[in-house]
Formats: sequence, structure tokens, C-alpha cells
Amino acid sequence: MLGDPEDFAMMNDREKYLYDLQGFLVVRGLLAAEEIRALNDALDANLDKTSDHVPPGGLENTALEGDKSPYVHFSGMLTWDQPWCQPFRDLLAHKNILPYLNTMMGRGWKLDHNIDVLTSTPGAQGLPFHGNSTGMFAGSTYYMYDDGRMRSGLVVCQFYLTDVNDGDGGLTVIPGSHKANFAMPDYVRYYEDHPEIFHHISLKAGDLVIFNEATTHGALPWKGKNERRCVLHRYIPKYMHYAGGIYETRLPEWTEELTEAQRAVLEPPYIYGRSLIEDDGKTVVRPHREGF
Ligand SMILES: O=C(O)CCC(=O)C(=O)O
Ligand SMILES: [Fe+2]
Repeated sequence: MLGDPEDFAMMNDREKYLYDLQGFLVVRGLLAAEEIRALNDALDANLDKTSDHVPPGGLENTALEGDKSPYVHFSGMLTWDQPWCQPFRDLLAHKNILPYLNTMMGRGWKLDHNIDVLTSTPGAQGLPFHGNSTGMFAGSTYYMYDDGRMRSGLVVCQFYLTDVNDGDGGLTVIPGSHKANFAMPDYVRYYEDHPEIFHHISLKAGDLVIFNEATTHGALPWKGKNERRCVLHRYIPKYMHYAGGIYETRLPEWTEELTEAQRAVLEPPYIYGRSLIEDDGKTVVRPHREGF
């Protein structure tokens, strides 16, 4: 599970093996201490911009039960006043994540959903397990491998701003479940049986977890002494959009303040003439006939 903290220039063979095998990857130390500080400071200065997660019902008397909703979310980070928006804008096409996304999805991917910040405090209930294990192919959440190349549908990048220790709860996955063929049973959804198939991920601030949305995942009730805090970016191949709501086909004016790569991430889904982001952060437009 260990990424090489010294080298984010490419997704190395160990990381490819682990992501293909497990459907998720932990990259240690992806963010520098100053980046973690800037993100935490921005959140601390905007504590009024939060809302409770609507608690999923039906958790009474299950292992996921808790005293309060699973998360408090922050929202609108990309358009907060300067300097608070900047550390979030800087994550959009962060140079350390580019090789991972280019390898997992192929070049040409985009942000899906709004960026999100999850926080949980002690007593927060868990989140039922979910993922693509319905036994049916879902074209937006999938994992495929062919001829040396991996391809993924929706992937989630979780940038951790606080530590997660063993026994704290939070993100828990079923390694390998991105390749599951049978529908997920309720004893998995509610973490009721077969504890041996679940893997809780322990993390340090600055670590990144990337998981394929087709990998069965959920959250155990938060029991950590500290707040759980992580920034979530969801990315999807260039031809798709997953989240509902109002859909803008023209980039809003404030995006003029962004770099070319950051704007490319926010473009709507299309193929022809799209800016693709190279592993080194440069953008290129490739003729369609050259493939991707
Ligand atoms: O990390 C968590 O608590 C679960 C998040 C989740 O389900 C997701 O990002 O898709
Ligand atoms: Fe999820």
C-alpha cells in the first residue's frame, strides 16, 4: 500500500499492482506540511460554511449506529475569498495526483461533483457500505484492464488533513471488490458479518487515498479522539458526468483566475479538442485520430 513518498512523477509498478489488485491505493505523504496547514487554516476560518450530512436511516441496532450524522460537510471552497480558496484550487490539478489519474483512467478526465470536505467528530454514525457490486455492469463506475492499461470510471481522491489511527473508524474498504460479480448482501452493507473481508485504512495527515467508486466502501462510526478531516475530489473520464443538479456547459468567470490545467479539470464532458493534462502538468490538445 505504500507509495514512494520521494517520487510522484509516475505511478510506479508497485502502485499499479496494488491498485489493480485492491481497487484502492494509499499514497503516503502526498501533501507537504505547508499545504496541510493552508487547507486546515482555510477550514478553521470558514467554520460557518458547513452543513450536516443527511443521516442515512435504518442504522439503529447495527454496527454502524452513532449519536449524530456521519459528517459535517464544508462547501463552496473553490469560490471562498482569497486566500482561503487558493489551497483548494491548488489541489484541482495537483502535480502529485496527475500520474495516478492518467494511469487509472487514461488521459482526459474531469472533476465530478463539487469538491467536498468531510469532517466527523466522536459519536458520528457510520456510512452503509456501497459500491458497484450490484452484479450488473454500471458504465460510470467500473474497473477494466486490457493490454497493459487500466481504465476506471469514477474515482475518489481523499486528501487527509488529520490522522486516522487503528480503531478510529472512518473509511473502510473491501479490497478486490471492484471486480465483484455478485450483488452485495445486506450483511455487508451494514457491516454485520465477515469482518475478515473489510480493511480499515489508517492514515497520517498529508496521505492520499484513491479508490475506485466500484470498490465496496463505507465508513465505520468515528471514535477517534480528534476530528476526522479530509478533502474529497471525485474525478471521472472526460466523456462522463455522474452527479446531478444544474449542469453548466460554460466555465464561470471566476475560473479565469485558474491555471490552464485547473480549468481543464473543470471543463464539461466532451472529447474533440479537449485539453488533456500530461503527467508533468502541461496541457495538450491531441487530434482525435491519435487516440488517447
Ligand atoms: O470516507 C468516507 O467516509 C466515505 C466516503 C464515500 O463514500 C465516498 O467518497 O464515496
Ligand atoms: Fe462512496
